[in-house]
Amino acid sequence: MVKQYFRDGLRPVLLVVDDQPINIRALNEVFKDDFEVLMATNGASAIKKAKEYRPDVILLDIVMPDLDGYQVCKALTNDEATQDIPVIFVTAEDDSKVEAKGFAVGAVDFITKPFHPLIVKARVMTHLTLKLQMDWMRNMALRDGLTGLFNRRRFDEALENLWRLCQREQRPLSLLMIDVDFFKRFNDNYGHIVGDDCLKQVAQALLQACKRPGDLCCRYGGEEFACLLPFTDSEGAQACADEVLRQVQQLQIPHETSDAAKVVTVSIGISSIDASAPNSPSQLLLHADEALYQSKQNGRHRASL
Ligand code: GH3
Ligand code: MG
Ligand code: MG
Ligand code: MG
Repeated sequence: MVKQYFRDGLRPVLLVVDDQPINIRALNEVFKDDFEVLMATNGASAIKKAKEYRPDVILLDIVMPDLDGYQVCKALTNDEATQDIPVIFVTAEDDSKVEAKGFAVGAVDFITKPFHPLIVKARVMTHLTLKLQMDWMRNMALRDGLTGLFNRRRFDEALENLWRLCQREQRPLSLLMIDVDFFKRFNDNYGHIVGDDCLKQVAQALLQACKRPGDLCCRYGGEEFACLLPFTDSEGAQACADEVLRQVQQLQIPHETSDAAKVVTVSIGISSIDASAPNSPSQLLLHADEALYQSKQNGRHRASL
C-alpha cells in the first residue's frame, strides 16, 4: 500500500545500526526481501552512511561503544541532510526512562529486544509510509509538474534564505533570469505539445549548466526560468550564463520562425550582489529583469549583466 510512494519503483532503503553483528543479521533476515538493507556497527559509520545514502528509515541500537544511540540520533536530527529520516530505537533495555529519553532526542518509535519480526516490520512500515507520504507531498508542493524543476514557491523561499546566508557569510549571490526566445511563435508553429517538450529539454539544459552544489534551477513561470547561484560572483555567473546559452543551443531544437537563430535559444539577465554593499532580494530580482530586457533588446540569444 505504500508502493505508490516509492521512488521510481525502487525499493525503500533501511539502515540497521547495531554493534552486535548477530542482531544486524537477524534484522536483515526480516527486511531483506522488501528493502535495500544498509548496515553499520558503530555510531560514526551510521552517521556517515545516513548522510551518504539518505535511508528511508533507521533502526538504531542504543548501547554501543564510542557514540551511543542517543548521540547518533541527536547528530542526525541536528543535520538538515538527515533530520527527516525516522529513527526507531531497538534496544534490550525495557525501561520507560530509556524510552522517554529516546523520544526526547528525536526518535519516532521504540522496540525492545528480543523483538518479534512481525512487530518490527509493522512499526517500520508505519513510519516508512509516513516518511514517503511526506517526501511526496513536499515534492508536489515545491516542484513544477512539467519540467521537474523547483517551482516559483520554492524559488521565493530560496531567494530569501540564500540571500540571508550570503549576507551572513559575506559572500556574493547571483541570479540568472532566463527566457525562451520567440516562444509564442514556436507554439504557434509547432503546437503546444511540442512547446511543452521544448520547455522540458530547456530545463534539462539548465541543470547541465548550473550544477554546482547549492545551485537552484526553478521554473519561474511560463517559459521563464530562474537559477540562483549562491557564493558565485558576477564573473562566475557570466560563465554559467554562457554555459546555459551553449547547452540550450546544443539541444538543436528546430525553430524556423525565430529571428535569433533557426534553433531554440534563450536570453538571459544576470544579476550579482556583493554582500558588502547594501542590497536586497528584490533588488537582485529587479536587476536580473532589467538585464534580461537588455538581452532581448540587443537581439536575444545572449546574456547581459
Ligand atoms: P520573447 O523572445 O520576447 O521572449 O518572445 P516570446 O514569444 O517568447 O514571449 P511571450 O511572452 O510573448 O510569449 C511567451 C509564450 O510562452 C506564450 C505562451 O503561450 C508560451 N507558454 C507559456 N507557458 C507555456 C507552457 O507551459 N507550455 C507551452 N507550450 N507554452 C507556454
Ligand atoms: Mg548494542
Ligand atoms: Mg516571457
Ligand atoms: Mg520568451
